Amino acid sequence: MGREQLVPLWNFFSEWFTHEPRVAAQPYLWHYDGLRDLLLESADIISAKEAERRVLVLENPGLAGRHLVTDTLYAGLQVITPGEVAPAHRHTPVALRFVMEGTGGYTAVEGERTWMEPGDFIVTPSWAWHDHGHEGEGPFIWLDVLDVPTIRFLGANFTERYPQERFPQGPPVDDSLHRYGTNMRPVGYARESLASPVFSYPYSRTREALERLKQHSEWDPYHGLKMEYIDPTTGGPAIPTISTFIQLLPKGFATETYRSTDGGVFAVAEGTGTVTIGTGEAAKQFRFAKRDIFSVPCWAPYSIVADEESVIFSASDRSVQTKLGIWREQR
Ligand code: 1HN
Repeated sequence: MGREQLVPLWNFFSEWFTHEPRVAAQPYLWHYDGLRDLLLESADIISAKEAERRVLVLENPGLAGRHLVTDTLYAGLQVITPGEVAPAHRHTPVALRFVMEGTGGYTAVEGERTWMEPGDFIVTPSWAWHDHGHEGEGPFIWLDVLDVPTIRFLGANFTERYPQERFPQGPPVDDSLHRYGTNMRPVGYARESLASPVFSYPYSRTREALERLKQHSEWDPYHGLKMEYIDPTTGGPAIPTISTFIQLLPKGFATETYRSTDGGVFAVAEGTGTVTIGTGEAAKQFRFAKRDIFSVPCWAPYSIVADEESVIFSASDRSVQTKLGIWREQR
């Protein structure tokens, strides 16, 4: 059989077809405080230009050497210092940013800038030219999440560098937010790509919505008050391959244990508390504080207790799974 490039299925059938998903990722939490010092140290050692992207990658302990935060997502923390530019390039994987700290940083998508503020959620669509810069003071730091594993798995990973440092200036600052992000769209609007034409979801707006809604919301026992970022022109996910969420848990709220086939990466925008991830002996409990990041493996049960009112961003491959009709949850 070996000489004929054949393998008997019965030797590995039960390994592949398990009762429940077998997942390599492990529950893990990165404390921002420890990580921030290393990020700043990296800024002394290598420039943003030299590095192309100066990122410390969040590598899940169950995925050593694979550079991934969950089985299906890449995540890293990126820092730029005043005056630096992360040069323009484009790639088929989609990137999202969740801003951690700093003022005066911007990202430009096809030459359109948006100034980034802590808590902002920013989308860089597939194959869109993008560069980042920093015209303020102090370090500017954000979380990147990309769908690289999915795109590589599909054999469709392409990257191109722009010949200049910056892509030429495009529409005015936040043009797309005003054009598409206020419950209106241009008359005769025809969709050009699968990505949301809005690429900045400012925290000021998100936070105000949560603040209003918490006054009289029915709390989901598993999620508190959880909202999904959408493409306003379709009502679908803001990114075709990554679902993104923001949730508020009031002080003292303890979620019921929940699991779903998407797992994901979670970033704490505000608050402190405890998250428990996994079952039985493999269960791990982590204290979390503002800006900490944790990884929930697919199908791993988790629950969150908020000691203070907490706001948590999360990203997962749920939108891929729902398109394929395979997404499951267990409440
Ligand atoms: C990328 O383009 C960025 O644009 C960040 O900031 C991280 C990781 C892998 C591939 C491309 C960015 C990335 C990346």
